[in-house]
Amino acid sequence: MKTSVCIIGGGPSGLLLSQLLHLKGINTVILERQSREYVLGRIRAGVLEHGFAELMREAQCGERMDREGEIHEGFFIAHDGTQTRVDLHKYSGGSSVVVYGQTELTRDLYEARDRMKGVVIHNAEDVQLHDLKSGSPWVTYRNGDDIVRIDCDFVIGADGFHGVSRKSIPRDVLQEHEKAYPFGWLGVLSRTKPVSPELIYARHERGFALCSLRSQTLSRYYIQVPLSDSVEDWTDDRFWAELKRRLPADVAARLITGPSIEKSIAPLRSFVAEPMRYGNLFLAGDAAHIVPPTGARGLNSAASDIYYLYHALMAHYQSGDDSGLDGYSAKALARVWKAQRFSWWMTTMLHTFPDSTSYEQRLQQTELDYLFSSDKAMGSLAENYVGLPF
Ligand code: RFL
Ligand code: PHB
Repeated sequence: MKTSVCIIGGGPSGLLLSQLLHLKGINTVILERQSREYVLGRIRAGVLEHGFAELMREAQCGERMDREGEIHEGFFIAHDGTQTRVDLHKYSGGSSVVVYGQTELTRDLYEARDRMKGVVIHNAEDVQLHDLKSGSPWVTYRNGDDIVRIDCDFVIGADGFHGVSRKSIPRDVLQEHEKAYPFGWLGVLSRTKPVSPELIYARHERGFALCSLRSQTLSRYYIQVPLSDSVEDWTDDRFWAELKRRLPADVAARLITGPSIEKSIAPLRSFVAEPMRYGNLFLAGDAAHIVPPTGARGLNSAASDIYYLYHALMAHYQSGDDSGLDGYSAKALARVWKAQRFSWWMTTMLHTFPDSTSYEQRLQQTELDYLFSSDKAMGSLAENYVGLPF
């Protein structure tokens, strides 16, 4: 098989790039390790920044997002038994975010790829990358007993944190920067009316909690849990009782509970691999960097990588201009590190750290006091949350 751009990974990053390139007449093949059902069964991000939404529209995949997604102009931070609103619209100079689930967005991208007869190969086992430093790299995967070879101009590693692409870069070339947090998030999806029309990020001595949503009939809640906990430790009743304890009394009193339809634990981690290019392999999204979900930056950071790669590949194929490809890693990383900083800051401000000293706890409290007393601090939070420019 031969294609121009071979994309490893059929998550949102890979699908979006494939769709954008297709619309410019550039051929791609996507290799995805899992079945489509499996990919669409994962419950992940819920908040999209304006730039991501624009990219979905450019990819001709924004119709359902614009119809069913909700525009949010603010969110709440609950603390000390009360809640304070962060007015994103006011403090970011008129911007907002879109609440639309990653699952739905991925479904829209798959449907668009099918409509345009894009090549997406599922259950591609044992993907391997070859001759990445040459002008004609190639990729192999196993289909039953057969090894299939794909020749291409470029390989895009959009295969998430556990993918094969980053691992194909020699150890002495790649630098990895990592911070693990001593807790995870237990997430529950339930077919209940959300407790609040806007998200609530709750700081509490028992641990962080988040009230989010997918629609006015589908709620998504998270609580901070120790890394040693497993999903089996948390019955629905125990989850709801703990969530209520961490919310202001009036919010807890309004909370409508119901059976969970999904429950999972995600460890919190910050990670960056650099450079994001090796020969003709380009890393994008979670394959190169991950953040704790507190600032809702993960998928949105993937979107800026895709934006830069899309424009760089377009310039290469349309006018032989390789400056975008040459500058990709540095440009992408500059924005990635800002998202890292913001996610680390939100996480540090809002979570309970098991071994923190009284000094650190007072600083954490002061961070919130300062935030709520300063328009400039609120402005900084808002401009990062709605997304820095691409
Ligand atoms: P993905 O989604 O992990 O997709 C990678 C795909 O590659 C496949 N793959 C392979 N394919 C072929 N060969 C191999 N060897 C392969 N290895 C892996 C995988 O099966 C998969 O289909 O990466 P991508 O596309 O870069 O997308 C990144 C986002 O998924 C991620 O950043 C976000 O979900 C993070 N995130 C959030 N981001 C936001 O911007 N806003 C949010 O509100 C938000 N909330 C969240 C989140 C992540 C969470 N979890 C579970 C980590 C909430 C949570 C709880
Ligand atoms: C979600 O709805 O899953 C969500 C929302 C905001 C975050 C993280 C996750 O910061």
